[in-house]
Amino acid sequence: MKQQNKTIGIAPYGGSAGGWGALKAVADAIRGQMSVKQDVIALFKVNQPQGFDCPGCAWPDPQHGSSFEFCENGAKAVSWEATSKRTTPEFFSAHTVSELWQRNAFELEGEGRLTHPMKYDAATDTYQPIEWETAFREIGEKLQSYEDPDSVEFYTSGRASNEAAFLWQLFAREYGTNNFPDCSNMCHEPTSVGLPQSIGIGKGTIELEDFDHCDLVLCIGHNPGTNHPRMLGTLREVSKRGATIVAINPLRERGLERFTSPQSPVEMLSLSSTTLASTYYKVRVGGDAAMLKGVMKCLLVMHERALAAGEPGVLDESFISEHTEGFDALKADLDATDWPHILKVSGMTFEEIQNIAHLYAKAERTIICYGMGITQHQYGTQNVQQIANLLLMRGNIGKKGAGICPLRGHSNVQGDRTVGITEIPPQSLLDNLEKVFGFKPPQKHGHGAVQAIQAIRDGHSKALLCLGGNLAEAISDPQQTFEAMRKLDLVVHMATKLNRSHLLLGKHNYLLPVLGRTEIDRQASGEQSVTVEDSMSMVHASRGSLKPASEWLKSEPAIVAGLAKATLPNTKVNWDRMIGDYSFIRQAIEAVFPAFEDFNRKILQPGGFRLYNAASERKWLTPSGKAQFKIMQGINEDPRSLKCHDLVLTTLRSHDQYNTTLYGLNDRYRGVTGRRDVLFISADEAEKRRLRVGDKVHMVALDPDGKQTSRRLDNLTIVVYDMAPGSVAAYYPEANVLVPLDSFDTESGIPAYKSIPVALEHAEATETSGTLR
Ligand SMILES: Nc1nc2c(c(=O)[nH]1)N[C@H]1C(S)=C(S)[C@@H](COP(=O)(O)OP(=O)(O)OC[C@H]3O[C@@H](n4cnc5c(=O)[nH]c(N)nc54)[C@H](O)[C@@H]3O)O[C@H]1N2
Ligand SMILES: Nc1nc2c(c(=O)[nH]1)N[C@H]1C(S)=C(S)[C@@H](COP(=O)(O)OP(=O)(O)OC[C@H]3O[C@@H](n4cnc5c(=O)[nH]c(N)nc54)[C@H](O)[C@@H]3O)O[C@H]1N2
Ligand SMILES: [Mo]
Repeated sequence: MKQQNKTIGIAPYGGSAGGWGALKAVADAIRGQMSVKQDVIALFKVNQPQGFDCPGCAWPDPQHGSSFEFCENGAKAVSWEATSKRTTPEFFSAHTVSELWQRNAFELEGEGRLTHPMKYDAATDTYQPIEWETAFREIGEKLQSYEDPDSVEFYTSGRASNEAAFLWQLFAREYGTNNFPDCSNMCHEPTSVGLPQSIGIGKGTIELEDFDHCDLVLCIGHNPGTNHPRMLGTLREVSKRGATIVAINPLRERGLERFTSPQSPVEMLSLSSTTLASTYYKVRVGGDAAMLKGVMKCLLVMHERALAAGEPGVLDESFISEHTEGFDALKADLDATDWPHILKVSGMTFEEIQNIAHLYAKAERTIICYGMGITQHQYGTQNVQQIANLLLMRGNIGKKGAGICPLRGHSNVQGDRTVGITEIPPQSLLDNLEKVFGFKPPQKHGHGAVQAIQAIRDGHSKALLCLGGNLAEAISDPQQTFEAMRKLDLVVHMATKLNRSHLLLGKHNYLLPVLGRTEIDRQASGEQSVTVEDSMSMVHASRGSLKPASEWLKSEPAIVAGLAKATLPNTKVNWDRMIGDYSFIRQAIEAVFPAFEDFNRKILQPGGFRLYNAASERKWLTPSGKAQFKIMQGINEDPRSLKCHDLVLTTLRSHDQYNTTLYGLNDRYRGVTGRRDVLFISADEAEKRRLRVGDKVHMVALDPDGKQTSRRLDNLTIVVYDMAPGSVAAYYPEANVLVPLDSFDTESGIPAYKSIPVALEHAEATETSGTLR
């Protein structure tokens, strides 16, 4: 009999992912946010050849997809942007910033779209409207007044189009800095840094069609049911074809287990579903490198045994010798890694690890997909490289139906990198900018996200300009970050909606409202398209079709150009020409990045075009021309805290959230309703600590020696969940108070959001006497 759970807002979710629950959730979101006429037009144009790119995620569209691909969270992202609610100058007049500070994220963004350019007025403690030209002039004068261009930070969030991002880096580099903190620094930086060392390119190597040919998909550390829902349709096809899907995740995620396709009337009407992951392994938080090394160890043994028995080996020896270097060093590293240590850190049994190795050895063609569960660790870069090692061992890169598939976050985070948003620019980029535009770009490397906050905190950086996003809430350590932000001389935000970063005031503060993806962008030559690049290197056009939320909005490219012209009186760039017609921006992108050859013509093709990806053709753009097996020292992903691995916290997205944007307070597939103040823990770990569902705990972060720190998150309600031992999970961004600014991967700079050693304290109050499940 199903156990009852009396605690408010916590009950196991019985259904599959997708299905009628998803349709209802969309209907609720739309009812609250959009007028009916607009929603129909908007939703049916998402990810269509002639429509706009969904701002929800970076999963690619089927090449010949002519029918609307249903996606609950895409629909939520669109309705959130296309809302009829407005955050007007009257609203700002009526509410002081101190008063707004008291509101939560849901309430702030819930006010709707920003409508006017605003400037903060300290006398009244309110944002007041300002003319665009005045704002540009004042910001330009401020930027001109700084002696050192490196004291200015140019942040980018991954929704910015290629066109906006290209102009942004052009502006910053002509101004004189490579300070480009961006959301990628908090997301897939270990991919951008780790994979070039391994396979010569910092991107995934597969195309969507590869899923039609693979025998095995390993899904490690990502939650597609919530974060890449359209991927479930692909996994469903893989499963129906009889190929194997293995999920490796500390939490049992419903979206990876079962899925009812809203595209399939049969499944919807019969309430049946497709089983996705045939096998689900619960790895301990931070235990992936141990698990991966264990799997590779098993492969070595299997290979030797097969050869000894006169059978073909399981390693692709000819691939290894022809295409790679470093295999002997990898072997030595694996030999030196002992099993008890692997089992302890991974939290898995030998049989489980061996089973993965068997499935992998049996599969002719394997795709490994991974997300934040792999990257957001102190050894995130090495983690990514262990995945590459595993694939290289069996020649699973550059072969049909096989390859590496990092699931990118924001819908154009990959494209922003491609068109130059990087604090460590390759020399070729700087040289080409000089050739094309005739100014000398700065050569010195700039700041990533954590370095930017440190520079602001230490008084080295004076100004922060943000092309979207919510940096202050997204980055680790709000204690240090919020205080740092208040020291700034100049703060400029370009945004669609109000968030906490906009309320962290420096001396001079501007809030500039932008057009969203869904809206018509009209410039001198008529309506404009922009372009984006998805997780699989496909570049395509996006054109909004809705009436702008307010007549005062400007497009991101137009605002960047306005700022640039006001800041750089002797600019070498013809900003007006590019803004008048974005095809001139694309011509400039093509001139700087030869991979975009024939850019304007190629985006006219339905589905766009794929950027050249050398590794998918087994061309390795590494210094030696070979793919590299990379060694990770040890197996601990949080090496600074070896002593305190009793309980490790990971931070997650709920189903009703887009990063720091909260659409609602439910996490449907994990069975949490109307609240976010919860802590997920396994039955065993709960029992050990005499905790039951509904009990309240305080969570305290531990330092590298295992001692308690002053970082704590109080009064969390216990949810007993089917998850790995030694692990607990709580929601991001609330849990960022537990992540110190200096806890990051030294190679890529990514904050270790997903391996935080913690201890729990019993709190006095218990909500109800819930039943342990
Ligand atoms: N609806 C919606 N869509 C989104 C986003 C959103 O917030 N909402 N965000 C976008 C962005 S920017 C990004 S980067 C992606 C994020 O997409 P994901 O990578 O799926 O993001 P997360 O929710 O952070 O967590 C991923 C999964 O990692 C698991 N995990 C946690 N720690 C570990 C670990 O140590 N090892 C392993 N193996 N697994 C672990 C968690 O249980 C969870 O299932 O989604 C994008 N799409
Ligand atoms: N603890 C913990 N922290 C994390 C993570 C985690 O898993 N755990 N994940 C990290 C990851 S992967 C990421 S990517 C970052 C996210 O970091 P960011 O990208 O900085 O944050 P978002 O929450 O996506 O930004 C939301 C804001 O973007 C603005 N916006 C929305 N659409 C547009 C647009 O079209 N144009 C402009 N100009 N503005 C727009 C709105 O004002 C909205 O409030 O957070 C990171 N932080
Ligand atoms: Mo992300």
